[in-house]
Amino acid sequence: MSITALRNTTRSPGLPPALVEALKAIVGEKGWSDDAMTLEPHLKDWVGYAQGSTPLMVMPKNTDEVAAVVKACAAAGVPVVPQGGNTGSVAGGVPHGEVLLSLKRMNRIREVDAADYTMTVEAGVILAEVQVAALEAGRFFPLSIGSEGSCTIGGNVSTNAGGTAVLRFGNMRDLVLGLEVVLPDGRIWNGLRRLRKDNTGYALKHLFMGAEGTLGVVTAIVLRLFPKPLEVATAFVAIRDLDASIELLALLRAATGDALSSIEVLPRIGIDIAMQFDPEVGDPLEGKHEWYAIVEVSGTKADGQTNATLEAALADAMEQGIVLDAAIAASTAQAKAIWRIRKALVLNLAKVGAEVKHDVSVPVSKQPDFVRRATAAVEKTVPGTRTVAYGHFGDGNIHFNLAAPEGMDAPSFMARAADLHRAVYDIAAEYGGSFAAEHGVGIVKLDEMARYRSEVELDLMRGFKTLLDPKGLFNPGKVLP
Ligand code: 2HG
Ligand code: ZN
Repeated sequence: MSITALRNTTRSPGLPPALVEALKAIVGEKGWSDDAMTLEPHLKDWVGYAQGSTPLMVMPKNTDEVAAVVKACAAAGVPVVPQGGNTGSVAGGVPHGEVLLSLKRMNRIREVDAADYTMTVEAGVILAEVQVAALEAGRFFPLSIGSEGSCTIGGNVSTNAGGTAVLRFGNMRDLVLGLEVVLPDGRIWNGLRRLRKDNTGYALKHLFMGAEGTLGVVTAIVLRLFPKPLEVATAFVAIRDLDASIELLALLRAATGDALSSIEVLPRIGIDIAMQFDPEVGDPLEGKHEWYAIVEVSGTKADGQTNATLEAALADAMEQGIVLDAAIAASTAQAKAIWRIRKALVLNLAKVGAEVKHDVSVPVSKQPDFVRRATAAVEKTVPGTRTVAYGHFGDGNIHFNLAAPEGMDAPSFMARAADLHRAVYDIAAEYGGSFAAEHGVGIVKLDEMARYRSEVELDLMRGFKTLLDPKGLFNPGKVLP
């Protein structure tokens, strides 16, 4: 093989010098980087799936600059990867030789309209800043995910983020009224309408939500806001068994007038992992139990009743044998300590042993059966695997994560990942479930897209891709197998 041929196979070919100059001129001195240290955090994902590369990162500061960058790249036939906070779980935002288009300088909150219950924001605003701005206006933006301190709202839209409050408020898709998108040819689609009702043909905005940057780049969003919760009651409860989680969900929805905002189920091993790796985590309950739930009720009346309502409902659940023990937070600090258990589990699980992740959803009532069957299938596939199944049981989303058996080295366990995936996802499919509930597809689940999505679905998806991005320049190699 000649040297030229070798160069042609590298995933980071150099950019045409004229394009580099054009891009630098569009975004200005502070708007680009090719410095290895600066680029480093943008080129890998937190889970460890990908180590990427880019010849150039551009950071436009407004929509016109994004459009000009995209137009220049399209004219040169150079691919682009849009990136928000790069906190995704399927390496969807990591470039592999493409121009990296970071939205992080597009971080203005354009408008908060309390009367309309809307907020218009640019794609690079950090989720936590959106939440704070809503609260400051006496409103509430409900999306809540572990990475909210660093993920961006544009990334949340592009991945249709989920999190812990979907049960009550829906996915990101349900929280978006309007979008502004730069299309792969550089045209700007201004769909920044703040309407609840707008039946004017196809709902274009939904195409870009969950597309993971393969159909264009979201530059601004009109978000839907809610009344501010004035009282939040949080409890940590031990439940009889997994079936009790579904009984508890129904009981709490009924008893609180459907003000239940979260029900997060955790296994005992999850509590042990959280306590082992985070010295600030303690077990709120005395005895040990097999399954737990964190429950949260958000009341919009400040009448001191939310805690009392939750307490009465949990007492009822105890009487019925659904709940074995419970601790209700008496302060915000105690509520934070309860949520910290869950956060510590997610952050530290990989330290237990090599981790194989599954972000599965099944119909809510099927979750206990799914977990039991998938656990048995995993045990059959790789005996001794430590199953740590937890998640958003209010909406059917289970993080069915697996740690290597004690004593098994990481490469040996990871070599079995494909078999474990197949075992778990086949069972999810039997329940009409999904192999990618909230984390998306990225580069990690392309095989599953091919196996579990029908020909008709894949055909339609490819059709949209060809229509919007005929040259395949937007986030190539992601989402579509
Ligand atoms: C969560 O629910 C996130 O905290 C991450 O979706 C879960 O990757 C995970 O296990
Ligand atoms: Zn989750």
